[in-house]
Amino acid sequence: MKTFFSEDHRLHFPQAELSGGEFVTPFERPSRVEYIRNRLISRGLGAIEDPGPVDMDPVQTLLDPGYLRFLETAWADWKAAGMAGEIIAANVPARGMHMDRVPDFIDGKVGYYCHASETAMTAGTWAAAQSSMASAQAAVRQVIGGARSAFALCRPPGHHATRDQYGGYCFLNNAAVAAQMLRDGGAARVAILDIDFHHGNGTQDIFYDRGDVPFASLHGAPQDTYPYYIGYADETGRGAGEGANLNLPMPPGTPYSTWSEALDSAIARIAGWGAEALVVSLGVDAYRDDPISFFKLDSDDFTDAGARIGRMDLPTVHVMEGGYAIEAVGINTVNVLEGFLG
Ligand code: SP5
Ligand code: ZN
Repeated sequence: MKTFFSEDHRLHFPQAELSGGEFVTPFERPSRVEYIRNRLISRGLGAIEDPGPVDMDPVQTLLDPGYLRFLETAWADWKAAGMAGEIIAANVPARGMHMDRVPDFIDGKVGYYCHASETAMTAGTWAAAQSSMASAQAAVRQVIGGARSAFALCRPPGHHATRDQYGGYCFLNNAAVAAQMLRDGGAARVAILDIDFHHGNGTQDIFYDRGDVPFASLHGAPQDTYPYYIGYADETGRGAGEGANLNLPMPPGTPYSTWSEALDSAIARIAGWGAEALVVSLGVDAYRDDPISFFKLDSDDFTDAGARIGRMDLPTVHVMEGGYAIEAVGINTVNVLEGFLG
C-alpha cells in the first residue's frame, strides 16, 4: 500500500491548546506523524511519496468559499489588527444571536468560522492544511487508478472541520473531499467509516442531506466528550440522506468486545448501503492509553479492526485523523493497515 505524506505539515504547530483552563502544548503535534512514518518504514509497508500540490477545485466545490478565503487570509488579518499571539477564538455566535452574519473585524470572523477554541492557528496553518489535503487527494488518485487501497498520512487531521468551521485540530475535511473525488471518479456510492475516537461531526454535517456518501461513526458518547453537541444515535440523515447516517456512540471504558460489535454493525450497514468505495477516517485515539480519550482498545485490537475492514473488499482510501498516545500511534496506525492488507 502506498502512503502519501507531505513534510509541510510542520508549518502548523501552535504553541498553545486551551485544555482544562490552561494553555498546554497541543496534543496534535508534529511528532505524531513522524512516529507513524517511522513505523511504516520499519514494517516495510510500501513506498512513501510526496503528494505534490493540492488541487483546490474539488475543495472549493464542496466547502464554503468564504471560509476558504478566511483560512487563507486569517493570519495576515490577525497580525494587521495588531494581535500579539496565535489565533484563538474568544467569541462565538451563541443561542439568540445571528448565526449567518459574518463580522468584518478579524476577531469576530475567527469566532464565526470556529467551533472549538482549543484549536489555535498560526502563520503556517493554511499551508499545512492544504498539504494535508494534497495527501488525501493523491491517495484518491491512486485508488481511482486501480490500486486496492492507499494511505493518506494527513496532518493536520480533518474530520471535525465542516463546510465553514474549523475546530478539534481540523481545518479542511480531507476525508469528505476524498469521498467526493471518488464519487466524481465514478463510484456511485462512497461510504465513509470513521473509527476515530471522536465523532466525525464535520463529515456528518457535509453529507447529512445526501444519500450517495453515507457515513458511519464509532465514537465516545457526546454526553461525555468532544464534540459534545452532535454525534447522537438519533441523527440518521435528512431528506435524500435519511437513513444514510449511522452514529454508534459508546460510554467511557468501552472495551474492544463492545467496540468490535459496533464496528461489525457499521460494516453491515455499509454493505447494505451498496457502497462501491470506502474512505476510512483512521484515528487511533480509541487506544487505552490515549491522553484525551476513554475507550480501552489494545494495539492488537487495531490489527483485528483493520482485518474486519479489509474483508469488506472495497477500494479504500485510508485518511489519518487523531491519535495522541505518541509512542503507540505508529504501531496502532500501521496495525490497522496491516490488518486491512491481511
Ligand atoms: C482529530 C481529533 O481527534 N480531534 C480531537 C479534538 C479534541 N478536542 C478536545 C480535547 C480536550 C483535551 N482536554 C484533555 C484533558 C486531558 N486531561
Ligand atoms: Zn479523535
